Amino acid sequence: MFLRIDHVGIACHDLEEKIAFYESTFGLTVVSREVNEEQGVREAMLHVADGDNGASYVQLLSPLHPDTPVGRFLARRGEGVHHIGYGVPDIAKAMAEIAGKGVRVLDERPRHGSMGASIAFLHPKDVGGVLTELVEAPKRS
Ligand code: CMX
Ligand code: CO
Repeated sequence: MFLRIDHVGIACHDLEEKIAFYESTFGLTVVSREVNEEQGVREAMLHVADGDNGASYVQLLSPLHPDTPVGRFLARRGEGVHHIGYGVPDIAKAMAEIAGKGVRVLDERPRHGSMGASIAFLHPKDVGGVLTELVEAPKRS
């Protein structure tokens, strides 16, 4: 079902400070910065590696407002790993298959994610405490 780990989402208070840390400590490069109002985040994707099934990234996230998923997470738990995003070939198919196994899919239909991807989230309570994201990357032209 999964092609790769697409990204690990990391919640932080100060996006620019964390970008500088990942660049200087690990030599990672920012490939995209976006504000996603629908998800309530300001975010940056840092490229980690390329594989046969696509690339993998670190996604640094800071909240646009306290009353957002990442804002509430920071208030309750502080900075750290927020979610894992798995690459899937067909997100609608993956959502239906996973929902059929009794896991709550939080999005009724795929939403807009980083770099033109289609994304959907699975409830962390149904995945052993891990907020899980499905990611269908845009088709390469
Ligand atoms: N990982 C694991 N558990 C989490 C969690 C996370 N990231 N976020 C919240 N929870 C847990 C809380 O600890 C809490 O558990 P308890 O009831 O045991 O205390 C429970 O979920 C409810 O917490 P809450 O404070 O009420 O959290 P929310 O109202 O934010 O609801 C969730 C949780 C998962 C439904 C919501 O965060 C959500 O819809 N997330 C998906 C969207 C998202 O996270 N977008 C940002 C990333 C965008 C991107 O990747 O592009
Ligand atoms: Co993500």
